Amino acid sequence: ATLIQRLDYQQPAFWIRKVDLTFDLDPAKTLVTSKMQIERNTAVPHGPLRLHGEELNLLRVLIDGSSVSFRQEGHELIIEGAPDADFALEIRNTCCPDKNTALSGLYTSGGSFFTQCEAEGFRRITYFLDRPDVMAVYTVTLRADKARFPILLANGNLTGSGDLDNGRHFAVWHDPFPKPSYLFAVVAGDLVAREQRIRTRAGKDHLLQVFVRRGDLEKTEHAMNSLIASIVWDEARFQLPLDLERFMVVGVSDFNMGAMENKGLNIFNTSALLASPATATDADFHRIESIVAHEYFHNWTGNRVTCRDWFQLSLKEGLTVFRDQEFSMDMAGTPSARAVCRIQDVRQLRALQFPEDSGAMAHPVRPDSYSEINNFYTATVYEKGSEVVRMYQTLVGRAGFEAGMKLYFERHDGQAVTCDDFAQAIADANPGSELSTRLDAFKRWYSQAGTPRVTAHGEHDAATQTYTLRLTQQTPATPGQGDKQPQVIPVVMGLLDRHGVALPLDADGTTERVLVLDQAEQTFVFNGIPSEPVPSLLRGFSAPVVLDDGLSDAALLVLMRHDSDPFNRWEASQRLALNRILHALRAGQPLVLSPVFIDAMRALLNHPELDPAFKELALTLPAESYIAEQMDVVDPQAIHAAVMAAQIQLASALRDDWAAAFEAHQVQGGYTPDPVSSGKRALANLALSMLVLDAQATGDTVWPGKAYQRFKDAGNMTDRMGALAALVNANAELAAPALQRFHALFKDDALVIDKWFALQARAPEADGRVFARARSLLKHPDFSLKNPNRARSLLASLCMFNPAAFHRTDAAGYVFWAEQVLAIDAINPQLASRLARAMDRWAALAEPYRSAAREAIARVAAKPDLSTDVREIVERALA
Ligand code: HT7
Ligand code: ZN
Repeated sequence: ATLIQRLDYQQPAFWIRKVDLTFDLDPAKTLVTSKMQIERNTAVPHGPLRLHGEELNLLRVLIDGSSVSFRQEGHELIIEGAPDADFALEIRNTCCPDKNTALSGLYTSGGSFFTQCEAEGFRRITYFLDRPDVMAVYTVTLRADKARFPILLANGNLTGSGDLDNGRHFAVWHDPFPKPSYLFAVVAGDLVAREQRIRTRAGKDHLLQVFVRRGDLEKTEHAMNSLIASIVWDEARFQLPLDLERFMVVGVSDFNMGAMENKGLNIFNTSALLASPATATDADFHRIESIVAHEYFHNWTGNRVTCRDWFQLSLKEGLTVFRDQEFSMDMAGTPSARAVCRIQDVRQLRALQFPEDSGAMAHPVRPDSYSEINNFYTATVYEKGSEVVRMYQTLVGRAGFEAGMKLYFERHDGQAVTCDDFAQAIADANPGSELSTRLDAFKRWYSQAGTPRVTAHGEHDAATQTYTLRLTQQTPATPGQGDKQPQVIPVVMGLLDRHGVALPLDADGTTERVLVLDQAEQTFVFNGIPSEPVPSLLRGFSAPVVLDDGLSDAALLVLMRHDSDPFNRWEASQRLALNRILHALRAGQPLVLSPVFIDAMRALLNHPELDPAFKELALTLPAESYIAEQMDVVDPQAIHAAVMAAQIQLASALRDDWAAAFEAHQVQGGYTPDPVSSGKRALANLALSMLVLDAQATGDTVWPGKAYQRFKDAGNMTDRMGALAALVNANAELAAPALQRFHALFKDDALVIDKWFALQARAPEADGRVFARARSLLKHPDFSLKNPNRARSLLASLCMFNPAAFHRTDAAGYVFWAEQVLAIDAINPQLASRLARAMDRWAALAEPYRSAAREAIARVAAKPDLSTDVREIVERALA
C-alpha cells in the first residue's frame, strides 16, 4: 500500500464549488447522480482531473452535457481533457448499501439508510475530490419508497418535498455552508423524532431534533438536554453560536465509532445517544453528554474551520476533545466534581494513550505518514491532542486562550487550515506570553512522538532558606524518531510544609506558579522557604508527561492529605499504591500491603469531607495497562496477580469500613445522573465489590447474597450492573444465575446485551475460566461480528481490556486474536484494525508471551489479501 507523506501535500488541480446530488435510494442498488461545478486551480501545475471512487459502478460521465473520455486506474477516475474554463461535470453511478458491511459510505442498518463519510467514505458513494480542502455547497435530492423510508434527511435546510409515482416520495435539502465531502450525510428510514424549539442568546430560533427507531424515543431525553446545554455553553464560553435553523441528531445501531459531526446532521452510534435509568449507567449518561457536546462543538472546530489535510486531524479532534472536557468540567460544577472529571480524563489518557506512545503505533499528534488514515483516529490525535490545547491555555491563561480562539475564527472561518495556523493564532493573540516567545519549540508537541519523562529533584538550604528545584526532561525514542529535542512543558506547582500548609513562593504571597521547562535541564530557585518542603508538581496534570519526583511515602502522604490541588491528592494515593505493586513486581515477591498504607486508605475512605466520587477514584487501584507501562519487561500474569493481591488485602483489611461506606452511600429517591448521586453510587458499588471479593476469600455468603438481592431489586442500571459486576468479578456462585436473569430481562435491548458480553469478557481471570467463557460466547446466538458494538463488547473487552485473560502461556489468546482479526477484516476493515492493535505492545512482553505474540502477528501479516487498514497495523508491529 502507498504511504502518504505529510510533506507531499499539494493543493488539488481542481476545485469543486457546487454539487447537486440525487439519490434514488434502494437498499440493493442505489442510483447516484452528481452534477458538479468545477474550476481549475491555477495555483498548481496543469494536470488531469482525478476523482476518487471505490466500490462503485460507473454509468456515465458528461462534461457540459457531452460525453468525455476518461479512464479508471485503481481507485481513480481520470479525465485528461478537462477544460481550463469553469465547467459542469455530471456523473452517474450506483452503489450497493445492503452489501456495505464496512459501514463506510452509504449503508443500511435495521432497514434504514445511513452514511459515514469521514474520513474517505464519500468516494464509496460517488466519484469526487474526496479530500477536506475541497469545500462545496451541496443540494441533495432524496427519492425513496415512502412506506419504508418515510423520513428523508440530509445536511442543511429542507427546501422541498412531495410525492412521486409508485409509492415513492422525495425531499430536497440545501446546505448553505461550503463543506468538505467528509461532512456530507444522508439518512432515510422509518424513524421518529424528539423535537425541541429553542431561542438562543443571540435571539435566533432553532429546531432541534433527535431521530431514533420507534420505541427508543423515551431514551432520547438526556441527549436532547445535553445538546441544549452544549449550545448554551459554547455561546457563553467561546461566543460561538448555533449557525443553523435546524440541528438534527440521528441514532444508528451499526457504527464504527461513537458519533459523527456531519454539518447539521450528526449521526450517533446508539450507544452514545440512548439512555434511560433502567438501561444506562451513570458512566453511560456521562459519556453521552460528552459525545453529544463533542459533535456539537465540531460545528465550529472542524466544520466552520476544517482541516487542510488529514495529517491535521488533531486540529479539529484535539481541540474539540479539549472543548468537550472543559464543558464536562463546567457542567460538573463544584471544584471537587471538576477534579473528578479531570482525574477520569487523565486516567483514560494514561491507560490508552501512554501505551500507544510507547508501542509500535507511536506517532506524533500530527502524524508524518500513513497508509490508511482511519488508523490515525487515535488516543494520541484525540486525547494527547487535547492535552496540547490545554497547555496553550495554561501558558497564555484562560482569557488569553479565549482571545486566541477569537482570532483563529476571525482569520480562518470558512477555510481548511493546519495545526500551525491554530498555533499562530493563539500566539499572535498573546504577544510576549510564555507561548509566543517559544512557539517553535512548543510546536514540537505536534511533531515528536513519545511521552516525555520529567525528573524532579529538590534541595533545601536551611542557611539561605532557599529551595532549588532541578527539573530534567527526556523523550524516549519512538519508531522512526531517534533523537528528540526538549519540549515546552508547563509545570504548575506549589510547595507544602511537612504539615501540609501551602508555602508562599514569592514576595506577594502566591502559593502556585507555572514553571516553564523548555531545556533538557533547568533549575528554579525559591526564596524564603524555612524548612524542607514537599513539592506538589504538575498540578492538574499540567502536561502529558511521566513525572518522577522521587517522593518518599511520607511526602506522598502529606500531599494525599493536604494538597490544595485535588488532582495531586488523587495522584499521591495512586502513587502510594503503584509503588507497592511495582516494588513487589520488581522484587519478584508476593505483595504485602503495609499497615501505613492500609491506614492511609482507611482514613481516605472514612474522611468526613471528601466527596464519594473522589474517594472511589482514589481507592481504585491503578489500571493493569498503566502498571505495565512502568515495567521494562511486561508479565501480564504477574501484574494481574499483584493487583488482585492488593485488592484482596484492601478488601479484607477495610471490611468494616467498606460495609459502613456501602450503607452510608445509598441514594434515596428517583434516579438522576448528577455528580453527587453518581459519586455515591460509585463508592457504594466499589464497597460492594470489595465486600463480595472478601466474602469469596473467607467463604462468607452474606455479602454475595446481599449483592444478588440488590441486583434483583435495583431501581437503575448503575446499581444493577454494580451488583452484577461484584458477583461476576469475585467469581461468586451467584454470578451464573444473576447473568442468566440479566440476559432474560434485557434480551431485547441490544445496548444492555453488549454490557452482558463485555462484563463476562472483562472479568478478572483465574485459571483460564474467563478466556474459555469468552471463547464460548462467540457461539452465543446473540453474538455477531457484523455489529461493531457487539463485536467490541466481546473481542475488544477480552483482547484489549483483560490482559490476564488474553496473554496466556499456551498462546491461545493470540491464536484467537488472529482468527478474529482475519474474520472481521473480510467484513469491516476499520473494526478489524482496531482489534489488531491489541498487539501494539508485544515487544515489551516477557517470554513466552513475546515470541508467541510475534508469531501470531506474522501469521496475520502473511495473509495476502489483507485490508490496507490491518496491513498497516501488523506491519508497523513487526517493523
Ligand atoms: N470525527 C468523527 C470521526 C469518525 C470516524 C472516523 C473514521 C471512521 C468512522 C468514523 N466515525 C466518526 C468522530 C469525532 O471525533 O467526533
Ligand atoms: Zn471529534
